[in-house]
Amino acid sequence: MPANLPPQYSKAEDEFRKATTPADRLDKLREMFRLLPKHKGTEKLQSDLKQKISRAKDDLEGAKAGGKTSSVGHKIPKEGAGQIVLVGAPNVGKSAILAAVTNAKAEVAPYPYTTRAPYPGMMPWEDVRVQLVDLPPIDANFMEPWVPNLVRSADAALLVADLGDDDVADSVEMVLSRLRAVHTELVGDLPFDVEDETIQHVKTVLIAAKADADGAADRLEIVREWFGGRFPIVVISSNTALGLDDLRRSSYDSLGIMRLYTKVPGKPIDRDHPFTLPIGSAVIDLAREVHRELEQSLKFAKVWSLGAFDGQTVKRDYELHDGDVVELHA
Ligand SMILES: Nc1nc2c(ncn2[C@@H]2O[C@H](COP(=O)(O)OP(=O)(O)O)[C@@H](O)[C@H]2O)c(=O)[nH]1
Ligand SMILES: [Mg+2]
Repeated sequence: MPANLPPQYSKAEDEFRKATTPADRLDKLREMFRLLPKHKGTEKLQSDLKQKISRAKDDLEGAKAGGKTSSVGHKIPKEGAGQIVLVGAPNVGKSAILAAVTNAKAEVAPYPYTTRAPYPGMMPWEDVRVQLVDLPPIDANFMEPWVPNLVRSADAALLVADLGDDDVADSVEMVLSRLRAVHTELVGDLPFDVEDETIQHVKTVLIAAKADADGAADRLEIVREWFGGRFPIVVISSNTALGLDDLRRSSYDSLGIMRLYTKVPGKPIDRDHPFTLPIGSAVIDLAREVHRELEQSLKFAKVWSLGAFDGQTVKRDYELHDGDVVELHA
């Protein structure tokens, strides 16, 4: 959680924790959203809150209907540093991407609708692992009704465009508009200020896939022209492994997180298990992540930064950076 949230926000959060009815929880979440300063440092929090609001609404409706609503068991529990969904039209190469960069053995086939259930895999990148989830295709005529929810609850999306397809631009626009129709907006950059909580913006990288296909270079020109202003574009081929390193790095970057390494005083750094927190998080946020009780008891920290700090003492609200080594003193 970013530092410097207004005290009213913390108060609303306390009240939210104490809320006992679905209506009350929804109320307090909306209050928190209203009080949350909207800027780059709170992007992750804004999107988390919107998800909570959307779930609280479901709970409320479920409670009203006198039982559980139709939440079909398609949710994939998050694992690793973040969850990224693979989104696209049929046959664009989504499952091939999953198979190329994760341990999962997704079924790749030259005909559409091979993927009918969400299918997760873990993608290693440097010292973290990112969860990729292959989704069934989005088509002009059909989309599994639970797909938008999985897109909305993901931390980011990879929007796959097929460079082997003459209609690649139309096909990508179709996917975007199908999702837009259900209040789900795929965007290259999250907006700074979102007042309409019904629209879920999902940070997205456009993956121009099958770069090895005949005519791919010409189609890439079209894709760049059409979408270059809206999304970062990564060109790949699952067949030749072109661009897969870029895909891994861009996926990690799209999560808006940083890696932090903790150190126990007098002991070596734990380089194997970085904590990941939203960019903009402070020492106190890391302390909370390490151990709930540290939030109260933390007195100060020492920070080693790349090319900057060398064991310098910092306060609880000091903002951390990717790669920082932090020694927490209670
Ligand atoms: N030339 C080429 N074909 C690919 C590539 N990736 C996937 N394909 C082919 O495209 C078709 C659909 O792939 P698949 O991953 O199942 O697409 P999905 O429906 O989006 O999951 C299959 O015939 C794949 O062999 C690639 O990088 N290059
Ligand atoms: Mg598939």
